[in-house]
Amino acid sequence: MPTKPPAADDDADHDVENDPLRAAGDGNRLDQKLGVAVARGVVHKQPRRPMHVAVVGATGVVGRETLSILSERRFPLASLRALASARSAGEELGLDDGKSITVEDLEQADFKGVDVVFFAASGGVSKTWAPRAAAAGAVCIDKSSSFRMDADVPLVVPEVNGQALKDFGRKRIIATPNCSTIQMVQCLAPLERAVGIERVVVCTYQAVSGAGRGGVDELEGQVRALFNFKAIEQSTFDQQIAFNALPRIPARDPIPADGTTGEERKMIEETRKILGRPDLRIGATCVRVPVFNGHSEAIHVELKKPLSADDARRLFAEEPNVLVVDDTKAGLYPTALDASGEDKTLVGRIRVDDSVPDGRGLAFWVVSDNLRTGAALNAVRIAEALCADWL
Ligand code: 2RA
Repeated sequence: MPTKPPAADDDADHDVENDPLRAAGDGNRLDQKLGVAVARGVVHKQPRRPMHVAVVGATGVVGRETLSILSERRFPLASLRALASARSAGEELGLDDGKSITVEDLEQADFKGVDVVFFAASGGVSKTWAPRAAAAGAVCIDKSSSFRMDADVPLVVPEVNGQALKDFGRKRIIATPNCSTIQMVQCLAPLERAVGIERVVVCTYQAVSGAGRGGVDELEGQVRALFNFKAIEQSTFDQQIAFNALPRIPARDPIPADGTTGEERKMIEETRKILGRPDLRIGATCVRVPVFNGHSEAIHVELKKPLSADDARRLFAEEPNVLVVDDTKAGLYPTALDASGEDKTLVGRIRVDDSVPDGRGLAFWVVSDNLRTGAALNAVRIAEALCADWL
């Protein structure tokens, strides 16, 4: 049954559960495809002491994923609290270690003594509660889009611009970017460092899980209906998503007068902020496709200096959270299904783009788990870096 669509400004509202999403991407597929085991849960920065941690929106999918990733990565905890709306208060949440935790009512919350609060609820909840938690002395890591473009709030992908964390004290709020931005900057950053970037053109192929539970249900329902010669139901997306592609994200927001959608605007502005390149020329077209989970992106880059495909492969391979899956002869390239359930962003189809003169053009294909890398995992990586270097 389709449920309510997510609020347009609310990137944390991935209200989806494991069903059709992860069924195909269970973490084994990539190992089989590559013929070697791919490590998950690799921690690059360890907090210096056990931390007092709280998760707001703990009963939602990003909140649960945050709890699960904290456990999987053995984040050192002095205490752990789960907060949600009054409706969920008192609920027992099972943790990966077999213990459980009682959900507290956010409205009654006192954040005194908490070191780090993950906000994985709506943008509205973050706007109200992050400043309160910060005033009580906590550092807030926010998945919503509420604070991303605030000049006093670092917008962080740790392996790309971890140095921005030094400014965390301005508001004691750190924002984690939109999922489609994270996987793109993970691949742009090594190119920018090595040869510099003049211009980026990106087209995305975004999974329905990015639109929340409603998006997943709508794709599933429409496919079933069409195979049974029945009328389709439609509420999350503005047009049929089954067997179709919709270049409008978010689907229900009016397209602004300049023609650039909200998702495209986020990719442009967030990338400039993260790379510290307010001048960077970026063109984006964001498209919703009938894929359950895992966003794909075709990226074309005009570089400042020439770069061969092999050198680009080497640069990508040196990135801690990027895995090159690219063997032209063997026909090997990564897909959204391969990325689903993985910690790494996968890059392939790496080639020189001859439409740019002097060997300065590069094209590649990037896939990532938009719910994992694109949400909870980046937030936990931020916490690891913050607690290793600053708290
Ligand atoms: C989407 N990137 O895929 C958005 C969710 N934050 O709709």
